[in-house]
Amino acid sequence: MLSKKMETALNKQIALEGYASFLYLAMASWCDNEGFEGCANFMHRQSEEEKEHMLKIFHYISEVDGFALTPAIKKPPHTFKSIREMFQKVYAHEQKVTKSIHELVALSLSEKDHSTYNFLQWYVEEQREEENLMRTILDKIKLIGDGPQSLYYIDKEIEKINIAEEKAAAAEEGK
Ligand code: OFO
Repeated sequence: MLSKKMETALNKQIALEGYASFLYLAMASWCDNEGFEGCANFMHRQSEEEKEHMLKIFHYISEVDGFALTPAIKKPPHTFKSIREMFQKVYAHEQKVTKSIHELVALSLSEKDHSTYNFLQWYVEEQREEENLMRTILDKIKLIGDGPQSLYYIDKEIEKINIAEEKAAAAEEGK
């Protein structure tokens, strides 16, 4: 049984995950438009993942007899100064999501809601991985440089990371 407070907090998380999905979709479109194919593929996959994260909470709320709400999603930015700026925004958003997940965990502990606490552990792990991934990408961009000569190589590197992430997800599903 979900408390009203927890139900509201989880519904807020649905909105945050939904916004992440739209933000990454907007980024995929910008990358496509700029000719960054590897980055576009990466962002499309991230966007799909965030949608799954949103739906997972949606189903959980229903499962524990709460009322899941379809969120209003505000319009994300559609243009970016550079690939570096775009990934900085991704990293900042992931940090925001992590903070929110940690607050949910704290609430579940204070309410002795063990079911929600257990459910949230998956998100704790996921956020650790995502923040690490975005930091790795930002480090690579720093290393390669993001001047005009480097863009092609950055895009190829992101494509490699994307393929590795796809493989890891497929292996996880096959378990
Ligand atoms: Fe939903 O995983 Fe990041 O935001």
